[in-house]
Amino acid sequence: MKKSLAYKILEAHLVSGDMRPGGEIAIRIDRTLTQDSTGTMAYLQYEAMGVPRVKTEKSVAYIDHNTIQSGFENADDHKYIQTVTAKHGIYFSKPGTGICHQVQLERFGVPGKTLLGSDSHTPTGGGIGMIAIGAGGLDVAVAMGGGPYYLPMPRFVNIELVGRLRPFVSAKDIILEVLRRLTVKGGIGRIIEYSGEALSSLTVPERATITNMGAELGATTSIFPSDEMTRAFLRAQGREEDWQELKADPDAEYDEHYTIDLSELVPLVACPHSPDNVRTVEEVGPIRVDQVAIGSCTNSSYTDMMKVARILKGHTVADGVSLVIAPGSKQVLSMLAANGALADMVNAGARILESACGPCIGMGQAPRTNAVSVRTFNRNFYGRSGTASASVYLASPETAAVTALTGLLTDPRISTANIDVAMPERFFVNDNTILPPAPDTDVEVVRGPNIKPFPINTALPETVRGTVLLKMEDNITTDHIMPSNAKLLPYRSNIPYLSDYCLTPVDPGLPARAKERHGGFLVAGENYGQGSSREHAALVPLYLGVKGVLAKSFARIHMANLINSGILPLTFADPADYDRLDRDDELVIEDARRQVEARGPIRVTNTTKNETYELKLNVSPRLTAVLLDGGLLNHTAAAERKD
Ligand code: MIC
Ligand code: SF4
Repeated sequence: MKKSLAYKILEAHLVSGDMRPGGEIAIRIDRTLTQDSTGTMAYLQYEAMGVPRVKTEKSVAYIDHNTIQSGFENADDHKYIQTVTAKHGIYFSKPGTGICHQVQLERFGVPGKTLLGSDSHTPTGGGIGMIAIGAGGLDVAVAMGGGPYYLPMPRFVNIELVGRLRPFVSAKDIILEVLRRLTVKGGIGRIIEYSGEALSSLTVPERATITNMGAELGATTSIFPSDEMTRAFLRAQGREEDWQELKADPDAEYDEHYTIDLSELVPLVACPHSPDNVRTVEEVGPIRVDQVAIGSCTNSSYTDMMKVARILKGHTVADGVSLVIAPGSKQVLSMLAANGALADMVNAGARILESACGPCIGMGQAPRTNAVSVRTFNRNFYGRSGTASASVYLASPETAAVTALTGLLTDPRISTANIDVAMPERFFVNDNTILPPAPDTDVEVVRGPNIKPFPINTALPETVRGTVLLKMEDNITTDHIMPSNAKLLPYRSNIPYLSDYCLTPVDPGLPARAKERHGGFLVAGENYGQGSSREHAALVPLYLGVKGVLAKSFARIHMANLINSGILPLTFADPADYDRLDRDDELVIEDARRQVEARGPIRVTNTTKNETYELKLNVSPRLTAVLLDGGLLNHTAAAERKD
């Protein structure tokens, strides 16, 4: 068999399982990453496992999401993460070092390695030839403890890139084109592998923009080969010894194949409220823009920032526009400061933010009521900006910068700036804010009052009963299930507090109803739980007593998080049954343990309507056991008792 690159890396890391479609495989994880807003939970779970030092080659904890420190909660979380990581053998990237995916690429990415990260955009690492996968914090904790990562054997999709991008059309436009074609569901259960003659003109940061937004396709991950471009990037980072050539076999077999001619692409935007709602800038037309935000793990590299600076240089941001720019890392920011580009941005009227996620996760810069905001980010889900009535458009740095100057959504090809910026021969390398772990476990872990215990389920009962608490449509995101913004992010270690906000963007009455009824079921359409890897989107429903979610289909990471929490993820065998269900219907699963164990259809009775539906539980025997035990932590404890 002629193998794809992704197949070869998975095979080299295979611990167990059958590498045929439909099977479940377990792979060895070389490296992990966490960020602060999922990290506290991951490290609490790691501590619960009782492994003194991590068993991975290198694990890194980043502080980049919640850096505003509007109260003690946030600083408490940072201190906890700094001390718990020092104790257990994990590197700690201090706030200010940069966005996890950008810094990981610059300082830690190694072709051919596996990376598991508690953030859905971990696949950014595919830009440097890694198999980099996003997962819930508990899965990352298990990997740090030396356990394998289990995943359904993916299908392999090849996207061949030919031709060359025309001026002012960039990597962001490539991935927006992929999203336009494949949609936010098109990557589910798939690894997207890029190839083609155009690769010789795409640098690692450009490739990383593309693999980053593979998360928005729902893909397991995306990957580029490791070639001379990869070598040049690693050399410029002072890490050429980490390079090796990696590529697919000639004529490798793929399940699907697409070709994109880069020379035919034009500037694109994703319109509200979905990253796949893609149109050309020209089609959308010159709509008035209130805010432009440049940065995020998608578009905050040195070359992206330099292009923006060149466009802004000598001009002034339009009167009606607030332009904010967050360079992706300390490395990028210090280089912009040294070569004068930062001054060009500031003089044009840009507001410079620290190197962190910032407005991408609603940490500040919420737009005004009914605003139009153009962002270089990767998600424009409803409400994510912090302003429910805002319309967020996702665009390239070139489109964003030109738009900031005109005040209207503008095709950047009108600009006369010279944006021919080469990747530097040498990046500034200074790892002084990445702290190595302590030599041993003799470290006191500091736990402030914001660190609360996390909920743990109980074993699956014989009868599962409850009402339908809420019926939802397709593509419900984790930003709906567990919103994140400047007010809520400080409480990521405090599930009881967060529970009052669960699903409130869909129905503000849901938390009170769930509490009054001691839980129940949720009903949803396709792709339920797309977006973030946040386990909070499962832990908070668990805290509210949610026993199962009945959906037409699930997003990968969220489904894994539900199972890890012991919540049944059930899919309709007949999607028409979705239409028969209504809010407040009473549902009963009799003989639930036996039904789950048998792994056949699960019969759910609607006692309000006197109907019975068949639902599927598409999980492996291993995950069936996890569900029976009431989640992964209980399951691990039960397995240890048996040993
Ligand atoms: C996001 O982009 O939604 C986040 C915030 O980075 C999340 C992680 C989180 O919710 O903490 C993600 O992508 O996994
Ligand atoms: Fe941070 Fe936004 Fe990237 Fe998530 S998508 S890691 S919030 S920059």
